[in-house]
Amino acid sequence: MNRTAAIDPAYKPLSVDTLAERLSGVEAIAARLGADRSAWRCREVGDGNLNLVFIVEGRAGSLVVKQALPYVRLVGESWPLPLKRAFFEYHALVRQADRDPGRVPEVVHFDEKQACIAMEYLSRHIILRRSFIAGDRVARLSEALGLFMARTLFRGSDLSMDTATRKADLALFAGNIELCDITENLVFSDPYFEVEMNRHTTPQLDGVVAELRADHALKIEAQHLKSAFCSNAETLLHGDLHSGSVMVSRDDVRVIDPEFAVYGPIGFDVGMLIGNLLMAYFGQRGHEAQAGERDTYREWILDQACEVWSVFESEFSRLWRTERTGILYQRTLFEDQGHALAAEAALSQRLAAIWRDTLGFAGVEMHRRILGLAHIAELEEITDEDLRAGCEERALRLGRQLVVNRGALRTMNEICALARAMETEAVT
Ligand code: SR1
Ligand code: MG
Repeated sequence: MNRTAAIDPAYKPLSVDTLAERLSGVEAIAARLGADRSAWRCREVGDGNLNLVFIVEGRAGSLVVKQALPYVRLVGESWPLPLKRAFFEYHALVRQADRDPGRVPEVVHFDEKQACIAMEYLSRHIILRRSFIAGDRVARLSEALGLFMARTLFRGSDLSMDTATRKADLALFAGNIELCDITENLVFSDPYFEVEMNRHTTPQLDGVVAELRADHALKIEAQHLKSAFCSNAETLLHGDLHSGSVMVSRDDVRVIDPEFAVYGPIGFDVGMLIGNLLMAYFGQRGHEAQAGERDTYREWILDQACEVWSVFESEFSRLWRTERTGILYQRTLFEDQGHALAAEAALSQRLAAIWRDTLGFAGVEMHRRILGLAHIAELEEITDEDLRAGCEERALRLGRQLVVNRGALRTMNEICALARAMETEAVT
């Protein structure tokens, strides 16, 4: 579905030549960069699918300026996309900063008409995907991401928020229709039948793609997951938490780009992230200069996937025990009645449901990044097509197991064992 939203006549895309002149009147920006605008240096660095992104450096400091375009940058003007996504991104950033302080870039200025957010420039950081391709370890990656997810997803839910605030928020983010629509189609439906914008490594993957598209159980489960995404408004999601939405330095991890923010199931963010870690694992063989060179690095990525879940689970449990102030499972109904053990049982049941969702969402994410429109650099940049197809096929097959068998898989260790078994089969 492509909607054409009315564009404010005052809206104008920024360019490296006009940015300084157009933003120099904004006090917060001038304060950050330095008042002498002639010294501002600006470059466009956007390589994502949707927006313009500029880095601006002045005498006093630097900023990133991100501006929405009225169309999907990856595809072009034939696919219009509302500018309002910048509004949702801004509101999501504000909430995430409050719920997990220090984990998202600081917002310096937001201009709704220009669909533009000026924020902290993370000059030492690179996109996590690049770090996976380079084979670099990131200190405390899983800890930072597990905590971020537990805190933002718990604190954005009816487990924590007061009901009036949450209902107003749910209504606000319900307006993010077109970005939701992208996820609904690109993640849950398009990979499973022939759609014009789909692509895959061909002819190497043609057989497995046909197999997956003829797999009734898989298609049904993907639609069950889509139904959960559309109707289970459990919490405010980041909505696009893949390794391109994480920036890392030697000692810091930040989460960026929540323009797909919407209320949805807790397992969606967790699953998307774990699916991306598993794809980074399978992609390693394609980045080895010598066979086996990345064996220990590959294991490190699997460790991250295990730890991200265990940090998420333990922080979510801590918040359940200490911050359950919303309308669900009230302390007045449990602990205050002497039923603390029942509250623990309810927690285990909720975590088990999130776990099942997580595996399913991880699986469909792995499929869409290999079969759909938006691919990932860890696989895409493997130039030897046979090698790439091998990595992709293993990811596709594990993705299928996660979606279809999610009720039977109990631990991250089981998932890691499956991933390892696929890697071992490939070399023997
Ligand atoms: C048309 S946008 C394609 C993808 O890029 C974004 O990062 C989201 O992941 C979206 O699904
Ligand atoms: Mg993005």
